[in-house]
Amino acid sequence: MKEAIFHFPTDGRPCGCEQIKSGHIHETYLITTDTGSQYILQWINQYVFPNVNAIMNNMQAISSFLKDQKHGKTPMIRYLNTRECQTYYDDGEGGAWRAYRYVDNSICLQRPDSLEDFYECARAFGHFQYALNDFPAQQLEETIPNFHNTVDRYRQLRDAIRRDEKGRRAELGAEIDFALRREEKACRLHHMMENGSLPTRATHNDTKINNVLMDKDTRKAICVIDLDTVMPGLSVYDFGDAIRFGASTAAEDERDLSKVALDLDLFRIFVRGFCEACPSLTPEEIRMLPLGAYTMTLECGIRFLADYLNGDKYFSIDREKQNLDRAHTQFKLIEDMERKWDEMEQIVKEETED
Ligand code: GN1
Ligand code: MG
Repeated sequence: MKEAIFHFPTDGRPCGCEQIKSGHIHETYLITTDTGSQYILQWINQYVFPNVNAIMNNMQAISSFLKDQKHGKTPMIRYLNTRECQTYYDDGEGGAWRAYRYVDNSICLQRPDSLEDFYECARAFGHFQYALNDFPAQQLEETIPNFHNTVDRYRQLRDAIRRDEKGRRAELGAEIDFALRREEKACRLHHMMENGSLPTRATHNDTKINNVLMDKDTRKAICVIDLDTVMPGLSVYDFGDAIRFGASTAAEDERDLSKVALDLDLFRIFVRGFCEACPSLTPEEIRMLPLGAYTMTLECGIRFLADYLNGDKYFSIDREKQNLDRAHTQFKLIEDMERKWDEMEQIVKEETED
């Protein structure tokens, strides 16, 4: 049992504790009590999120904004206050914990089992974006500064290459070259954000399908979770990160690269769901959707590569070279997107023309 759960007001006495291994950052546990109630308990990774108050405050601001606004209901999970009336529990040993009631009958998928699953995911993230349309993005604290600043991600990669802390650089010539040759294209959206040709919005920034809770039976989306990275950003990044993860034909850490490709049917259904649910996208945002997918995939690839060079400090791993394997799948996807570029653009046109 994780002792931290006793600091939250649960229905019944906690008696079961099972770790859920799905995110790469926090540690997550499913707690069951002797009355059969269930809770999610999370240890917050403060190496990644040093300011726990900032993430909890952002969450609070978004929840109260979404509670009563015009775009229809946007269900959200609600974190419990501790018995000491705090938004999280500080265990005195540097650990911060938070908890919420497990949503009955909910699951989160590691990949879509069908086009319908991915359509649901697209609608959930599209709706989330739309619902936050009038939210003053500048009110949000930047929980991770420069999170999707691709220019800065390249700077971090160069730092990691120069420091070469683990002596891994020598084996990575091809990967480094692959990333650096694509820098200009990868940074284009960031420049468009800076010069105002794409609007800065309040965005989710971590739109993997496993960040949507789905109903186990109906397979309908219940709500979007993991709001730690909700910050000012680009809608096309939310679109793109979801494609990177969910429209790939293989797992993010697949070692057999022949299995990794972009599934254009999944791409199409996601464009449809996202644009239907978010009618406030501008024509320029819509035109940039393929570049959003490209940018998020390449950026994630260089983040995995930089972390591998740094000795796997950021993304948790459960086997050696897992971060390198993750970088490889992202780069393989990039190659496939380059091959399928015209089709991606064509699909966006077909799905968004009236
Ligand atoms: C991390 O925690 P998780 O698995 O939802 C990361 C995302 C990456 C993702 C790659 C705060 O998300 O940015 O895209 O791994 N989150 C953070 O799978 O860095
Ligand atoms: Mg997550």
